[in-house]
Amino acid sequence: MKNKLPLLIGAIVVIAGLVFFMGGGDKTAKKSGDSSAPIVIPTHNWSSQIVMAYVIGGIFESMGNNVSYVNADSQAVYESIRIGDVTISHEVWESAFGKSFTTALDKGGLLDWGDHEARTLEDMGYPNWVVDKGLCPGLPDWTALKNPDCAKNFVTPDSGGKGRMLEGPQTWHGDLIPQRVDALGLGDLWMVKFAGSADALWAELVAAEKEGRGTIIFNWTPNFTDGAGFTFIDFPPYTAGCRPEDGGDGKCGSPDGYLKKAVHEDFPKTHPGAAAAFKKMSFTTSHIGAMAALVDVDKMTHEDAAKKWLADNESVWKPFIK
Ligand code: TMO
Repeated sequence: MKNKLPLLIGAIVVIAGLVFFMGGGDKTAKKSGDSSAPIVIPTHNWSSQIVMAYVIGGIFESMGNNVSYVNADSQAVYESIRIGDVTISHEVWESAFGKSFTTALDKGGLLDWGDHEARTLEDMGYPNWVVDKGLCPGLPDWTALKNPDCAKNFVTPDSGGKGRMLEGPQTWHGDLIPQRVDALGLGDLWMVKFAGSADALWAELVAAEKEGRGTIIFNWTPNFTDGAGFTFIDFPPYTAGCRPEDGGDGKCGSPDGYLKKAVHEDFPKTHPGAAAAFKKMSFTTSHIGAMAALVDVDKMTHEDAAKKWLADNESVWKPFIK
């Protein structure tokens, strides 16, 4: 018994330390009134979104909050937020996800938490060397695509003799682009292939340049390609209701779109501090382009990119938590 006393005292010291430490953590959370339950942040399949997930998670953690990440389908996530399985969405892109977002908003349970400063465009385009090499004179006007002498420069072994456009993963836009190609009367000259991932789009740019053939891919801004010699095609302008999913004929390009934030309706009650900070969060085109570039150009992991972005941009995000 006697020689077990030091062990007992040691155990008491360790437990007391743990209780003190956990109590301290609790106090930080209590100061803002935030629950210690984790804030659930979704990750999808393009770089800026994943980096920004960890950026925002890091900001919440700096406030004493707990965070968890869940990989989620980028359309279904709005229903998941509505029913409370996911807490927030930090990149609601109008063209790709506006419909799913609005559907969840109308059903109730999800709140529109405001826009980022950045505006968005999600559409088909090409690297500028395509036009510099004379592969499709008349671009970026979409009517240049009606020329068979243009389309033939975009043929690939899997395109059945037609020019190929490489769309992103089908989960982003469904059949929007194939429908548009047909609606505009381009279906005899062009076919649309879906890429399996964002990385496949960037690999296509490298492959096409090496092979000296034309390439048209789906891309978006803000992205790491901003200012890097990429041009979006000018399709007939987007108008409300022009898309087939909204009852239109589909003869239109993508909107000058919003980039929104959304939250589950209980978030401001369970985590008032974090919710207030998230409401203030607004990133610009260059902030978001830089988040993507740290991964797609500098080849960092998403987590490391977020840590670097937070360390380099305290003057941007510290005001959000004040
Ligand atoms: C949703 N996205 C940015 C890939 O167009």
